[in-house]
Amino acid sequence: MVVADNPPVVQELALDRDCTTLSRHVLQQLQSFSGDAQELSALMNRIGLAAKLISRRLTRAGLLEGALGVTGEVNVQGESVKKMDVYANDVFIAVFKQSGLVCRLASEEMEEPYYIPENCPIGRHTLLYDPIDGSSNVDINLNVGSIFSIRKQEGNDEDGSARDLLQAGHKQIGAGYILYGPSTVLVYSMGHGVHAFTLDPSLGEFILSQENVQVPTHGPIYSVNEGNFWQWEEPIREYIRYVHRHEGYTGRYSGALVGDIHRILFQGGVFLYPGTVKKPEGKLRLLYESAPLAFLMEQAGGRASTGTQDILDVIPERLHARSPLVIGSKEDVALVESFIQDWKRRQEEEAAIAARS
Ligand code: AHM
Ligand code: MG
Repeated sequence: MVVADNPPVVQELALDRDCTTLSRHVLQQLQSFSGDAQELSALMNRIGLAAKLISRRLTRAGLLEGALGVTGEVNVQGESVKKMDVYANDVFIAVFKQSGLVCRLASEEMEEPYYIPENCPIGRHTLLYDPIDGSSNVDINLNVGSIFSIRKQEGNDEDGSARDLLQAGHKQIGAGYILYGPSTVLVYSMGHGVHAFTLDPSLGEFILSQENVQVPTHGPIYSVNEGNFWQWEEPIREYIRYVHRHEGYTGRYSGALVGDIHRILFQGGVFLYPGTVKKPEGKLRLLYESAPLAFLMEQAGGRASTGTQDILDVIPERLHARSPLVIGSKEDVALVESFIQDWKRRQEEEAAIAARS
């Protein structure tokens, strides 16, 4: 039997797709070869390199001496530090050293921003990142992620206080995440839609796998740690009771934000990490967890809220500030917000009645 070659047009399309690497895609998205566009393209390429290094270590972690387990230290968040957290944090630093691309890095694992003085005369961006998100999954070989956010550096920041980072999420010029799952997937946006790339190990390159991802306006999934049920305020409990009592909902929660958000981005639904009565600000950090994911979700046609305010409008008071997060399909985020609004209104009415009596 003679096997016909693919027709030339099909072949050309396949080749074109295989050559759509991260750096090329950024230039296509920005429709420019300006200095700025070249810089952002190079920056994404470096993030891709960090992702490959972290992915390589994760895939062999069980065989490597000293790759898994905790360091014995506690980070600025008061959480015990894993060896993979330290490795991944160092990878981002190493990748951006002498790149001329970013003057400053800020991460979940570092109390203060990390300056790369040799880059500062030309590097006009700051990269914020969570090197390993969901690190409780690392030692049991379940999915984890990295999250990143790109901001323009404003002012000369001579005192190193990084006050310019304490601005709303709308100031981000790009954001994304890397999901280390059965395959390694990088999802990013530079403000022109959301695009997914899959690491092809045979090429060692991230290749475009889905362009212009759109989140469904409603989806069946609710993703939340229900172990916190009795620590939440009443409206969150009411919402959970609502999904329990209505058909068409299914719960999914992996303990790693990136994986849970990835599912919702592609299949629709809502992820919640609400505050509790004792910790109203919740767990997730605004600048390098909630805000970049909010940027992506909005670019994909979804929404992200604290429950009462759009995440991208929140101005953090500190580099490591936390905020509650409700993120996903438009209709599902609105439903959670409606429970909170109703509860607040009822509380105000009761307070008014109590004040009159
Ligand atoms: P981490 O960045 O220290 O790993 O913490 C963030 C993680 C998220 O990935 C995940 O959604 C959440 O913490 C899980 O927290 P919990 O175990 O309280 O459900
Ligand atoms: Mg995290």
